[in-house]
Amino acid sequence: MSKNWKRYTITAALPYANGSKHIGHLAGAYLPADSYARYLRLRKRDVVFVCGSDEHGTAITIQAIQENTTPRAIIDKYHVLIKNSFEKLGISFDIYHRTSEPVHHETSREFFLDFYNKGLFREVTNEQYYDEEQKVFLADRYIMGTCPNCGHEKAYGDQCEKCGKSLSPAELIKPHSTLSGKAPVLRPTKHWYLPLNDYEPWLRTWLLRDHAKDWKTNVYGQCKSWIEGGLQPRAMTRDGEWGVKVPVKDAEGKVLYVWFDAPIGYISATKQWAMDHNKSWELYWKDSDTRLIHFVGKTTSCFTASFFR
Ligand code: B3M
Ligand code: ZN
Repeated sequence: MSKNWKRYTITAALPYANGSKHIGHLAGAYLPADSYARYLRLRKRDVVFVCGSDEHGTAITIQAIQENTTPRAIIDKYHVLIKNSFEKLGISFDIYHRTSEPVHHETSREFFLDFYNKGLFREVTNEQYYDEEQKVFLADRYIMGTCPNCGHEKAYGDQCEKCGKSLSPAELIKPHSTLSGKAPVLRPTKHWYLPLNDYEPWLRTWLLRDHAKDWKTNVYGQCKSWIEGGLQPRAMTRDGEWGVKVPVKDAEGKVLYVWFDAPIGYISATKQWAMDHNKSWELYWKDSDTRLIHFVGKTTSCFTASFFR
């Protein structure tokens, strides 16, 4: 027998505020979420439908460097553009929030500190590539060079698009930063890792057994292959100034990994909506009579899976 839910929290993936969106985004996540929210409202259900701009992350920082502007200028431009497009298209969000808002920073810091205080992170120092001219650490994608496998001169530090081989930047011949053109250097840097491997047993049970019938076939297959391939510890912090500052000592110049803070954006958006409408955000997130439904695109599934619990 299906449960008689008292209220519904509906989220739609937060678009990166670094470019305009296309019809595929609309068809994939926003239109289905909107139809569902409208259907429930017609049935007189208590619904909150939240979304907003995802405004942090390396991609936005790098884009600002490339366009000789600031991350703030980029997000301000695209937040307004995307928000207005959704309004014109009639998508009925109850709130379209922003992860650059103080309530989001506070909420994300609280989550990080909670994990930190429970001893869930491992501090690891390792060497990463650094662009001395631009003074930034470089994700593998921002390093290019010659492919050791096929000789293609424009292979990326994570993959050669010509022969398809997965690479690491150290394997590239004549590696250079795509930002300055200079050879990157290795520098030690400390980060806080979440040992995802420790969560494998419950994730396996929860995803592949208890909820096996809830996923689309492709999502189920993808999750299964990740779990069977073995989960790895993943850094929850990054070097940089743009983002939510890591709220512990010895963390100057470090921000939260965008995929740590972005899903928390659903909660901070609900908090803001609740403050504006004199409601309790906690009822919409913590009450067992609330049905929580996420509408996400396929790139988001691996980051959202842990959140469904
Ligand atoms: N910003 C996906 C994207 O814009 C990412 C979703 C975050 S939802 C937590 O492609
Ligand atoms: Zn190649």
